[in-house]
Amino acid sequence: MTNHLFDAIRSAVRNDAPFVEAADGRKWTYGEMLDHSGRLAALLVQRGVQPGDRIAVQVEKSVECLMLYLATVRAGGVYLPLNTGYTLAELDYFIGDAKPAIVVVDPGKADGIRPIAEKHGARVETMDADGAGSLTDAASGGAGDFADVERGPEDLAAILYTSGTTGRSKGAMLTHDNLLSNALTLVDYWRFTADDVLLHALPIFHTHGLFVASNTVILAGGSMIFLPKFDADQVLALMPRVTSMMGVPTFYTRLLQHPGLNREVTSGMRLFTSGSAPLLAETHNQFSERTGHPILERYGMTETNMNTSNPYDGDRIAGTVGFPLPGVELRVTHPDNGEPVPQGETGMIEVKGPNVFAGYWQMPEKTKAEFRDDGFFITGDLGRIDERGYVHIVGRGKDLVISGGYNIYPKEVEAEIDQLDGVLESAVIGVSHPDFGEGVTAVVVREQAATIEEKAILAALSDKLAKFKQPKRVIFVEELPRNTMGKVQKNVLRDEYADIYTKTSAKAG
Ligand code: MCA
Ligand code: AMP
Repeated sequence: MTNHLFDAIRSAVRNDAPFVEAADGRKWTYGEMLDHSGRLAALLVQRGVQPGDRIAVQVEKSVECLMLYLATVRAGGVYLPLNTGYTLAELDYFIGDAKPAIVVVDPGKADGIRPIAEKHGARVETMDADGAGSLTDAASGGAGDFADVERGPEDLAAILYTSGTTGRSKGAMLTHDNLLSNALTLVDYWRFTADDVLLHALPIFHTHGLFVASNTVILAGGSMIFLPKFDADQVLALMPRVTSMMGVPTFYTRLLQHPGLNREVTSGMRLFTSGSAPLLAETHNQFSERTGHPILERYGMTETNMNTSNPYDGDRIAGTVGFPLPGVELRVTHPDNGEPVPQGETGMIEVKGPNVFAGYWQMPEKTKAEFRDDGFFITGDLGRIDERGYVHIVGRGKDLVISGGYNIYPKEVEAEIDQLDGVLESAVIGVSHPDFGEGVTAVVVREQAATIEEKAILAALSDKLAKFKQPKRVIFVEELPRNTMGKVQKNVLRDEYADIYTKTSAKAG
């Protein structure tokens, strides 16, 4: 039997080598990982999981949850992780769209999710923050010598939902080879080895924490210290025990605010990487000065895994995302006609390579619209390539807010606000925020004589949208600025409210 991704993992790891240590000190070797994920995989098959079936997972981060990802791959399933912040209303959409065979949730959410799962024909299983629950209980007695289900390079390993500029989220279909090829490239490019210990503080329901961090370390046979979430005190306390950390810019701005960040505590580190959102040059420079480590910034997307990276050796230039990774073709084109623009000029970033996804789940039209005829994927990011070949991201062609590394599509928030009594219309924008990079901000026009206030709007959104999508501020205006075509000028709003969080940063939510 061959299982494209897991065969590569098997051949990369040594049974007696350390795999992961949890925050509470529990440890697993790779041999234990093979055994544990094998038992879980056997259970999934016993529960009726067929090759290609989706396993939707909305649970707190734990080592067992990582095992469940590996088990799903081994069982021939398609792993579908969901942000723990999603509300039941949001989950209803994902489960209805993906039609998973099994939905795994925290025991506290099981009752709420059951009617939704039943409606869509899915079975509910539980896993809590310590990894305990119906799945681990049932798997504990089984044998670990599971024969992995056959899966080829083009078969799906995961579906990750990514918000859409219009309409609802789209499921990006990632194949075994998308994940494997990108992780192997990163092992090489970032020089990961079996001696590495990664401090893992990212969530594992997104590409960054699950694939860029975990797959890369595993395929190098290295180990991880697995934290439930980012906490600057805890990260600095553990730093002397690790060699590397991957983070979003908020990790680095928070570390810079901590008096414990210095050269001594980071002296055993060989690599800090940043991505998911732009790292300010100021943050890069301050971090270099304080620690002697230039953060390595890279650029990727859910649909493509990683596309570019600053070099391991050589200059890591602040404000750039480095060079296209080996095997990834990147070009900058005119957004209107797709014609390449001269080097140095700004345009749409397009990419092609083994990293690029297989399309959006059951959305052939949307898939078609985002690819050129010659196979390049249109990222929606605006950028340029400088004379040394470094890629600069200079903006977004898509109306997207990135807050603390999470993407928020304004349309989704506007649609919820616009439905409220007393609201005529709204525009949601991202405004510079000292902690999250950008803060979701709603600019609202009331209906005539209406008196709706910020508090009522936020209360109405609380069970509709995940917390990270909810506006940090709601501002009321008489009317929205529009151009001659009637389109709301979000750039005017962004300029007008540019300093609302920085001016009063102590109070800004
Ligand atoms: C938490 N809150 C947020 C965010 N996170 N609000 C906006 N944006 C956020 N990112 C809310 C909380 O619910 C809380 O609300 C309040 O803000 C403050 O929470 P706090 O405790 O400060 O937050 P935290 O739990 O410390 O989390 C902040 C964080 C976290 C560490 C930056 O959001 C995080 O780990 N982000 C990483 C996201 C990530 O992995 N992105 C990768 C996507 P209240 O107090 O009212 O309850 S993959 C990707 O983008 C591509 C492929 C790529 O290139 O990597
Ligand atoms: P997601 O849809 O969550 O996969 O987020 C992907 C988006 O995050 C990209 O299209 C970019 O807009 C943004 N992104 C990721 N890494 C970087 C980076 N290093 N600098 C600027 N933007 C980034």
